[in-house]
Amino acid sequence: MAEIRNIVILTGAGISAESGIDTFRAEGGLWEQHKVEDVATPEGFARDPDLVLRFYDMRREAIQTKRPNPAHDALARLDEHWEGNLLIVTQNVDDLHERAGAKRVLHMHGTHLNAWCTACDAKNPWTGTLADRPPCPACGTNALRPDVVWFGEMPYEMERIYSALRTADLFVSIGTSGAVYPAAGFVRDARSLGARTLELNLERSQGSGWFDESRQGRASELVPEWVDTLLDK
Ligand code: BJW
Repeated sequence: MAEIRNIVILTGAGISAESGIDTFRAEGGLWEQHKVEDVATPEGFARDPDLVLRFYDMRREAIQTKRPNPAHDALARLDEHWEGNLLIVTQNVDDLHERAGAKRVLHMHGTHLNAWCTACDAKNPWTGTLADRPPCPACGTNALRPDVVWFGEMPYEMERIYSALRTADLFVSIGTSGAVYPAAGFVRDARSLGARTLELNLERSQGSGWFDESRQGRASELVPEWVDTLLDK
């Protein structure tokens, strides 16, 4: 491991599953309970904003009752002690990485805890409801929506992500099905740029074949084990 200095970690819903937050594509997951096109597209929002705002209100309220699990804790420990470059790119809209103490975190699909004003573009910290159409604290317009990235929208901070991938020695994917692009393509990007690639997931994912190594198991076990090895404890 001595040659590894720059690490990019991609996390998905699987890392928060053991904290009690639903994943998307599992049996009984969010997409079994709701049609993706109704709740996670700009078209769905335009068609039925009440449904979409209620869906996100429910999830925003739920995440505030959840706690980080040993996988989040382990990544926070890695962030604290790793002297090289490190970027945790999360697809998750919860704040469990931050609540575990991680600092070098980028939310490529946005966050439940911001409300985005489509009138003035302000990103307002938000913990309450949006379904009752509150005014934007910055401009007063009733044009707030969840600050999350829906299908057909551009994920956040792609330049920063690709820049980190370009210099990565190690790319690690944790708890993601590899079903959603561009995140699903990062393993190929990283690999073609010379990084070693490792997957930690409950089961084989759609992208497993692209990784140098794929380990199956619960994130709460695999991630602390991997971090211990990396920090040589
Ligand atoms: C455990 C575990 C435990 C369980 N331990 N593991 C055709 C081909 C290619 C692309 C496209 C295409 N047609 C359209 C596209 C583009 C589209 C796309 O990818 N569509 C696919 C369906 C094909 N993508 C987009 O539109 C994106 N934008 C875009 O592409 O812009 C253009 C662009 C061009 C060039 C460069 C850059 C951009 C936007 C995608 C937005 C996704 N948004 C969502 C909703 C966010 C808000 C919300 O939370 O509601 O993001 S969808 C949903 O999926 C959410 C997630 O972040 C994302 C990924 O899901 P994730 O995290 O992988 O969860 P699951 O449930 O799928 O998997 C969980 C995994 O954990 C499983 O494998 C379990 O086994 C595992 N697990 N317990 C370890 N304890």
